[in-house]
Amino acid sequence: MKLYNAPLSGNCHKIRLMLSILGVKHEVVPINMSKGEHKTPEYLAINPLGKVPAFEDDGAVIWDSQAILVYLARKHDRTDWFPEDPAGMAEVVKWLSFATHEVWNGPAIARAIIKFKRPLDLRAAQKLTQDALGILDGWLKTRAWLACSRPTIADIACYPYTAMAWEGEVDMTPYKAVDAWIKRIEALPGYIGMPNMPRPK
Ligand SMILES: N[C@@H](CCC(=O)N[C@@H](CS)C(=O)NCC(=O)O)C(=O)O
Repeated sequence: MKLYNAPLSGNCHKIRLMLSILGVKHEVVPINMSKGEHKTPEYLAINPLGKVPAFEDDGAVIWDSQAILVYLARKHDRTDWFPEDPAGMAEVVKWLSFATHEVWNGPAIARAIIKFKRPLDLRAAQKLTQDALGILDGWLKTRAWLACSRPTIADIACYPYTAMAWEGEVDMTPYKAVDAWIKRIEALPGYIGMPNMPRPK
């Protein structure tokens, strides 16, 4: 198993975290994005989007962090992390979709603007961050986990950019249920962080 990885990418962190929780041995291939290594012809042959993460295993090439999470759970027969029953599966996929739209366009983009100087609209991304945090907070007020009353790949997919929303200069103090959920994820056996995650005290 090979993970094409950039250390400050929250999308890559989802995969590093899942691999660590599952205790799966793998090789990490570093992709230096500041040197444009994600746009070389060799890398584009692996992921035509020119983005990280990408993943290779047994001849399968998978890109998109959500797709890789699904693959890892299935490959290791972890129906606890990605259920097989239609209702449970749909509940998880709903949050995978939320991760790629609401969480990406809000906290991930706001962070990228501040941290990596992306020339995008900070105010708009911060508003979308507040919207996403508000939705998560409302949902998590009466639930410990996003789906199926247990930790699943839905939580892993939504966690990194939600936990780092403050890096996009959004005040996270109103979102108490989100904060409690972040702490539950950070207490999972096998949890690993990355720079600024967990949030320094
Ligand atoms: N939906 C993809 C998004 C991947 C993505 O946008 N990765 C960023 C780093 S976090 C990237 O490689 N950006 C480079 C670019 O857009 O050129 C996933 O979840 O893996």
